[in-house]
Amino acid sequence: MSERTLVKNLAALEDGPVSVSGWVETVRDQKKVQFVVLRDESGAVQLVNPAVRELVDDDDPESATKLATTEAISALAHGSFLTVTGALKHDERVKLGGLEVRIGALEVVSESLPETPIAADSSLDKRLDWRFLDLRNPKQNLIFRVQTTIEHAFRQYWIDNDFIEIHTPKLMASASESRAELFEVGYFETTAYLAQSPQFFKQMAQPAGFGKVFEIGPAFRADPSFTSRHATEFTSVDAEISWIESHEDVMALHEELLVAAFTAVKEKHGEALKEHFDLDVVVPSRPFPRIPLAEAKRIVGERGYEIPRADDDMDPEGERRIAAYVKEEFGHDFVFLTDYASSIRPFYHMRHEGDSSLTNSYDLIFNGVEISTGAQREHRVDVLIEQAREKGLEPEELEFYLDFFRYGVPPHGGFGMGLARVLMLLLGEQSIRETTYLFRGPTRLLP
Ligand code: AMO
Repeated sequence: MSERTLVKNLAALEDGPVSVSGWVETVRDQKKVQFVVLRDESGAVQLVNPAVRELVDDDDPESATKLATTEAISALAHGSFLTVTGALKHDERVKLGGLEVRIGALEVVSESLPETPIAADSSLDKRLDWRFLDLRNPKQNLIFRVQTTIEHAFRQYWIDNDFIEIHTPKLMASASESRAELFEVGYFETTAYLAQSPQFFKQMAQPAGFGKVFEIGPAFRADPSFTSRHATEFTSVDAEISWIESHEDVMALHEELLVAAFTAVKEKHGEALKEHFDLDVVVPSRPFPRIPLAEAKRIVGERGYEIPRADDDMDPEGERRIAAYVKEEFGHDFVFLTDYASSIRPFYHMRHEGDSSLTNSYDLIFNGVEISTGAQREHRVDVLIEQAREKGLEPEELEFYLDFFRYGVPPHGGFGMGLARVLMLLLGEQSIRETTYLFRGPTRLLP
């Protein structure tokens, strides 16, 4: 590694020699003095160079170097990557951080083409075409620092609470959620499917005696929709735990995990989020409000909105409206909608004792959008087969999964949560395209 100093660390140094590297953000090329704003991954700093426009003394190698440096700065393209050695000088009058680096030597390590293909007002699609340039923006960079903190806080919570990390296969022999959204892959003599969720294999960890497991990994859905919340490939945050009494235990885990993550984000990025997103991070209070789905539909109905089909899931507008109600009534950004009808839930959800029309399940809504689904699972194999048949699935195709329930399995449950959705809603972004490193959708496979 070179001896360069990260820009964010300059403030703590005394005046003296330094070396910095980064991308040219702006150049102000005045007659007598030149200013360059240089940005690295940690921040921006002003470089200054007294301009030498002509060779004063032919025999003075120093003046020749100064002329060359001046000419190099005049020719700098926005986005070129430089290494500069020079002298750090603290000066309160400098707006950018109260310091500057007086250029001694400048090396253009990697030149940029003169025209940058995107600008601040480019469309999202254009920005995604040039994602590496788009991500240079400190605001975009912050999104992925926040993501890192969230994932780290999740892992810390899981490690502190005795969970085991699993990595389930993404090539599968069957669907795990719905046949409608399956990607097929040619697999030697047969066909494989890209995993829609680690559902079956995180459940397998329960009869395997793992107790509590988690996974953060890719999930694939051949979903042709172009909404702001759907991708064909997304990062799914999954947990599954044994020995639960009902989905209430899963919801309690879910709350703790999110409180841990939001606390970490507030601590680590509170200031930067205020600066770049004008956001005050609110750590949610526990317990999060809970409303049975039927009750939620009644509430939004009373407030003037009918869910289009009576037996349907909450639609996006219904989610927004129930979230607005919860914000008004309880001052909370999260709400668990519970007790979904069996008709709109997968076969593996446990149903209510004595009322098989309802499930021990929930969706978690954050700032008006679903971020997660969780449930207690049906662990009685005969009931499971019955429920699979009811959903039009052939138990023969599910034999490998049904076997998990034939050799002693603890009652268990868990949830799956879309990471990019959590980030989008936390940051008030309009689309998961902004909070996904490289978005994949029906018409986007590049870059
Ligand atoms: P579900 O299908 O509801 O449940 O997915 C769980 C969460 O994953 C995210 N998600 C998506 N994010 C982006 N693009 C998509 N196309 C997409 N589809 C889903 C959402 C959603 O809430 N196996 C169950 C979970 C469980 O019960 O453990 C499942 O996959 O945030």
